[in-house]
Amino acid sequence: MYFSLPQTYREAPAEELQERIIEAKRKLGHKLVILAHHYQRLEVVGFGDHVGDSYGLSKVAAEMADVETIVFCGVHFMAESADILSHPNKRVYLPNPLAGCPMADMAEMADVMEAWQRLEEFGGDKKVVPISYMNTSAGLKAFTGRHGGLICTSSNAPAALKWGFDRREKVFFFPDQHLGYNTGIRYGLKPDEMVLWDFSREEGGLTEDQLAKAKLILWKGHCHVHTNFTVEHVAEVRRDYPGVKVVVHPECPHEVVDAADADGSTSFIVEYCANAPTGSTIAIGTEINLTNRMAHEHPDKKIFELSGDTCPVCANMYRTTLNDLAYTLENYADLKPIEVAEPTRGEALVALEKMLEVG
Ligand code: CIZ
Ligand code: SF4
Repeated sequence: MYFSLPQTYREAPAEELQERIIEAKRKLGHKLVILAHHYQRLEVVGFGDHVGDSYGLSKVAAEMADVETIVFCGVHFMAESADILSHPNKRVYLPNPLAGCPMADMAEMADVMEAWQRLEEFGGDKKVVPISYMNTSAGLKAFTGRHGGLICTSSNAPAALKWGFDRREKVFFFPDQHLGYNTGIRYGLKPDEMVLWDFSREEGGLTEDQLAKAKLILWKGHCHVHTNFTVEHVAEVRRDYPGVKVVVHPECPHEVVDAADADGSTSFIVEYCANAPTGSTIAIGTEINLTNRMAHEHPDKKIFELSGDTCPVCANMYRTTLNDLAYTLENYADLKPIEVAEPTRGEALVALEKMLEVG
């Protein structure tokens, strides 16, 4: 996809963009809502009517009654989910259409279908329930809905896994192996009850026996931002800052989550920082913009990035600028909204609504 912001918007100074955004918001009034993900740049978060994780923002999208236009400062799968949940009354715009998620792209429909075909030999719909992380295409959410599964986010992954095992013997979890594995351990599974489906290999690289015994089948996807954190980083901050609390995101590898003091979604991390006593020292293992914002919002605490010199930035979240936001707000009537067509929308909605029910 090609996307280029008109030059006037690219070159406008920040103060002018800010004024124009304020004016556009004023004109649109209650018909407009701006949703901003926790990983957005500080200046973009400042314009969010709601700031949150994909779960919280999805709920907002589903609930807002008199809003006509949603501008979602986040990545593509989030805007798609907002469209599915808010259809048909609202139009959803993604200010930078190039903002995707490389982890979501690791689960391609054809590969997931191939895996499911193999899982049908192990009971299919009767025995296996698909759980799709929010970070997937609408097509895969629809697949999940068709097969009686649900969508999870890092906020509700433990509840979603319990929901799955309450209903069927096996769970097929995609695309993030780390969130799946960390949640499986928390649920009480043993490491040998979880297997990794490697989509680059014949039959996922798994034997008949491995698949028959597995309770949780994990897709071999990962987030390149969160897999940068290591146990050495945790050991270093513990050595350099006695008394430090380490809080990480569950997309990090298990050994990092295990070495940390706490782990959870971006909203969990936000609350963790807010609730920590004044004077706390906290090292955070997640996307840098959230960490920097926490440091900015809590000057009474020492909050910093866990991995030291490496900069864990999500280039996709970082793509959305004030320039994009101003352009979208001033021109949305001429722009193409994010729209998920039927029957994908309806099938994905079933899985997303279950996510909201499970909470
Ligand atoms: O679900 C989300 O919003 C993501 C991508 C991360 C998180 O933990 O909030
Ligand atoms: Fe995707 Fe990772 Fe960026 Fe989240 S931080 S949007 S999972 S690449």
